Amino acid sequence: HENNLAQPVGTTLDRYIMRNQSEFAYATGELSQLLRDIALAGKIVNREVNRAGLTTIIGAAGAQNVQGEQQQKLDVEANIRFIRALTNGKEACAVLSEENEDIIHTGNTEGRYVVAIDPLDGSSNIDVNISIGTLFSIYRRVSPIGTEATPADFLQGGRKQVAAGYILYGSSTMLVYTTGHGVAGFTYESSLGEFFLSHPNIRIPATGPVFSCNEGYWFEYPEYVQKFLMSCKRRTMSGRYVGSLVADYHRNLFTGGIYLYPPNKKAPQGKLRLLYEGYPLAFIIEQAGGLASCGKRAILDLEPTDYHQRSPLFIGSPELVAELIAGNMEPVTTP
Ligand code: P6P
Repeated sequence: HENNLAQPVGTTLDRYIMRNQSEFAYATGELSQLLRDIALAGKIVNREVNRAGLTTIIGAAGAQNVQGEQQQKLDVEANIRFIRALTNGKEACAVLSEENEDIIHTGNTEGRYVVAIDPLDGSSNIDVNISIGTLFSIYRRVSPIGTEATPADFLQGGRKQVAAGYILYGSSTMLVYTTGHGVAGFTYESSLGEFFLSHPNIRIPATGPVFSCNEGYWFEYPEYVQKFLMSCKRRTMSGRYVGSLVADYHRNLFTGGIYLYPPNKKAPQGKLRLLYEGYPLAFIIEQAGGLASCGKRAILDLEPTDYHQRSPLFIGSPELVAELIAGNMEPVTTP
């Protein structure tokens, strides 16, 4: 993996992006601008997340989001911030958001990229002060420049992503992303309003001590999942489940481990979304030396058919994901 060790720890995100300009899919600087726009929105959302307990915006907005889930005001706010930053930045012609059923056209018909985003995942965790995250996935548009984006721009498949990343609003706020040349992590210093390169080349350990799964649905899980989880317990691995995808994923990326969201009765295709959760996290994990599977095939090989389609997600250290999948004797259908 061509990685960015050449960049000294402590460099700023802006400088890092500029120095890696040549490595980006299109060195004309558009993707660089797009990443800066996302980082800017992340800084604004970070401030709001940190203040949430202090302002009246906390708590349910009353509205139901397109997923039929109780919408928390902060995720409505975050959605507005990311869409506004992407609109003002001019590089994205459209945005697909977890918060909106259909794609949002930014009006930048000259924009060469589209962005699929979960502006604030785990928003049910806000009121109880648990870490939450933003997830984003970037594609080069396939529709003609100068026209409005089409569904095909968003349904290209996981391996067509040109960049993907997440922002974790945790004990510290971090931006982690890849453009296909390794994974870099940046830590936010709010007093300076800057993301500083703190992890130039993130690699996930081949195995690890953690399994992350909601065992409340135990009796609804496929047998191969139950068998795997039992084997984790026999090895006295640690069960760690924050219940906030980005937090669980990020911890396992550093400690080594596996995150499981299997199908259950309420979510026979799993609960997590493919386009703005599975795909970006799978791109990052493969770039970090890990694996991501739906239980039969690599997440990145799954065929996208619907903006908000769900998929089971098993992701993390390669040895643990491989062990889990080896136990699934269901036939693999071709990607
Ligand atoms: P469950 C939060 O609502 C979320 O989308 C992810 O962040 C999290 O990993 C998952 O759902 C938790 O779901 O069914 O275990 O409560």
